[in-house]
Amino acid sequence: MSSYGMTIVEHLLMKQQQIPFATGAFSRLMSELVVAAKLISREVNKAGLVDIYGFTGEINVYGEQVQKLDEYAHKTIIRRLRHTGVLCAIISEESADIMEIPEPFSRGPYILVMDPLDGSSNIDVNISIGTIFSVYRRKEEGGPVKLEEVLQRGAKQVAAGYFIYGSSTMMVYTTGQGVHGFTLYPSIGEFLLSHENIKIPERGKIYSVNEGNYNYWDENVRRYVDYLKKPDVADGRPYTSRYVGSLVSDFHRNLLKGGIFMYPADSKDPKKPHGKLRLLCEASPLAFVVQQAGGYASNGKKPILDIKPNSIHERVPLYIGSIEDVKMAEKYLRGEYQ
Ligand code: P6P
Repeated sequence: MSSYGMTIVEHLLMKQQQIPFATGAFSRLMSELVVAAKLISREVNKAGLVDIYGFTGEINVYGEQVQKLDEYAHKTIIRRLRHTGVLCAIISEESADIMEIPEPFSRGPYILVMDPLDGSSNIDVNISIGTIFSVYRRKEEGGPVKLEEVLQRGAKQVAAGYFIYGSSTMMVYTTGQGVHGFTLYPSIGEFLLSHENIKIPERGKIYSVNEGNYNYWDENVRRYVDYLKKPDVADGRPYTSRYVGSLVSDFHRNLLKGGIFMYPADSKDPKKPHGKLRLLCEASPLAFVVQQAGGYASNGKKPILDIKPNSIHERVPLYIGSIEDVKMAEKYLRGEYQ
């Protein structure tokens, strides 16, 4: 029986019933995250009408200017989740270090990792942006959260997903039982199930990469992208190039239509020798989602989900999307095609 139109809370509770000894803590975490996303969606959709565009004047850990909406999203999620009693720490792209849940808030076993507002450089030009999230269970029973508890492989994620603030606001998430998409109906303030059990096509006809970095790439990366442009590689046509410059938008389109998103190592660029995207906050969550949808994510050599981070903000080359496309990219990067 289709569950089309089911609310996200009903869906979480239905999945919770399928997990023995589930305490409801995870469902509580996700429910509050949904409330935070509704608040962020409201602000994103009125940006431009009020003074929420522009910069705060601060510089984040990456040396990037902090957008007002970045900060709003970061603070909103923290404010909503710190009182749930199910988190012990939060990792945010907007914060250099681990943020432990402070007294007097009670703490729980989960660690939230997030990019509060990815693609924020697109806010002022009205391009879709998103929130990326990931949930891990801590290793220790209590006490201060150790860095080792945060630097876990993506395969250890309990849940992952994203909100995309575009023509409509959507939530896509997985807990390891498939990938499900919900669309926000502002008139009732609810996310309703609109894309049940999403599966990405095994091979696509779209590639997403910033070709402006072509001269920074290794020769094998260039060979792969040149291959995609040959006139007969996709039913007698070249692949179509689609690049929004907003990771969540590019990923979401490829998840539904098939294709590959790449942010290679700009090995000849001293600023981005390992590419631009972050392993913990961006690559691992989306790798979990795409794997659950039948796709694959790689750093060009090995599965993203197998990579143990060495630091919170470690960057990683990312090839993600339809499994046949990503596997082909790996073959090119191994030099199997000269
Ligand atoms: P470039 C946005 O700033 C972001 O972090 C991702 O959302 C996006 O995929 C990428 O950077 C775009 O980077 O170097 O192509 O502008």
